[in-house]
Amino acid sequence: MKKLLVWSFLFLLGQGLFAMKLGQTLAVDPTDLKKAPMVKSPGVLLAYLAEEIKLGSFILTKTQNDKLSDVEHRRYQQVYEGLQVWGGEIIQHVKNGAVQSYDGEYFIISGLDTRPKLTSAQALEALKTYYEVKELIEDKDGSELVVFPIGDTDFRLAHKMIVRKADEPLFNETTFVDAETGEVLLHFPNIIQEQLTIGVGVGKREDRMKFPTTLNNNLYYMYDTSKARPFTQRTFDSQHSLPRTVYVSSTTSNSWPSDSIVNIHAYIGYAYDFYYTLFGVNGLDNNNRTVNAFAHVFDINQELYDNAFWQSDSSGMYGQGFYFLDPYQSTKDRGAAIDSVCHEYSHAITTFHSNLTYFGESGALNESFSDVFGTAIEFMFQPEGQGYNKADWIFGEDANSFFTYDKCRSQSDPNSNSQLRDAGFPSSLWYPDPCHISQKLRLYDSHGKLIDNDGVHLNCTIYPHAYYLLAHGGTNRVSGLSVTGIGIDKATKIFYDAWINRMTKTTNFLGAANALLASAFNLYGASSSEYAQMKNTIRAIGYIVN
Ligand SMILES: [Ca+2]
Ligand SMILES: [Zn+2]
Repeated sequence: MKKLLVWSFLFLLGQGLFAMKLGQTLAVDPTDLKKAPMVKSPGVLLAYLAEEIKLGSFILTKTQNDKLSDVEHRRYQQVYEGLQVWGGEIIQHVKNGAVQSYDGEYFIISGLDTRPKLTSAQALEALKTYYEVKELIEDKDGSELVVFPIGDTDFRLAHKMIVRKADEPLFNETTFVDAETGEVLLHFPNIIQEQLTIGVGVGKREDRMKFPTTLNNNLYYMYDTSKARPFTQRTFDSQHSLPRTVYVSSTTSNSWPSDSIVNIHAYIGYAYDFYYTLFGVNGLDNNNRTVNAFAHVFDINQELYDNAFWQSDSSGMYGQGFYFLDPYQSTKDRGAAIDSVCHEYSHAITTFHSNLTYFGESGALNESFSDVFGTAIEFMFQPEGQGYNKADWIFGEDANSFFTYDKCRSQSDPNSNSQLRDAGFPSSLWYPDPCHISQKLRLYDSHGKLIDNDGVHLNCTIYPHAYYLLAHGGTNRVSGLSVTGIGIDKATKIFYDAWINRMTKTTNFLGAANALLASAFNLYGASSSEYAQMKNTIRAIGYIVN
């Protein structure tokens, strides 16, 4: 059986022929028309369709009146034995009561058995296999048996179904499953245009932030499909459970209650802006990689040092992303602190640049530069001062549920804190966080294994202290040597250049010292005060510089 192409009479005036199929409008080359089985003259076609409408092969679905031209456009849906023929739709143009022309497409079908072999429940099972999911929710209102044309001659009886995934409200698809074979004939998303909206939220520490959200189906989501910034950003609420892709939604006015999810979603955007604005970096990998963040991930173990992490590969169950844990019996909320969120973001920057190996000195540098840039971003977006939502030289203070600098890594005076004490080690092991190469720690557990990947956190305080000395100025406790600060902007440039352009997987502490000296030399010159203070800084933390 051949389908017939119907065209507007305007075709003769050069407007072209349109075959409408599966939601697409395809312009057909006029030369094809001559080969098309459109042998009926327009007058015969008009009479034919008028008769088919009368017979009930087409059902009027919508009438649109065009007041300007005084033409009424009537849309008809083709049916076969009472079933919708997918894509069989014609528009009748009527002026002054007279049919002028038709547009659209219809099919000539006969002999199709309209009794399905598969039930809709079996079709749903076929879809679960197809999508590789255990759960799929069927929107019953959207389900119907239809005739699905494949090309001009092949017509299938199909279950048309609208399905959703339980934990992913932005997944909503129309599907067609062959009612005889279970084959998925076609599926497409129903969410065609997500509307960017700007949310206003209150962070965990009562500061107000704006961030991109998406409006879909009267709900706002903490989700941006590259509209506000050129990367896709999704923040999920794991709801004190294992990481899971539960979208965060708000039913009301796109105004969000106080929670660290607000901080995480906003701060990841801030981190993007920092790297893009200062250094022209497009996202984590300079290629606008999608960022997934999981808030409120339950963690049964009291983590030693970091209660948030960046997972660099996507092999895990939840893929690449940022994970913010709610550690058991802890009042810390890592996602509430801008330096902490941006510390994790900066780990990803390391991964996609030097990729410093997460063990020993290279691992401690990986941690160090995350602290440095977490602080640099904090100073870009918050005013300097003490207390919540203020920029300072302490790491992670806003994570604390009542404000204190206790149990936080210090950049101005690392020795004032002991991560070993904070992590609950016996008091004999309460070594201060190092500020000088001579204080580097290497500790073994009772099984003789190196702890903390050979000190990636234990020794991560030396270089952030160097950054503090260079930016702010100060004196190193161990060496007693002083540095005159060159300002945070210049110090940040030097540290960035060393970190991104001069380090490799295996750069160690000495290599980092040389990289920083080379960066200061190249950026500001041999006789500059910046280079002189960089040299003083490297001396202050324990190296001899000529
Ligand atoms: Ca801080
Ligand atoms: Zn870290």
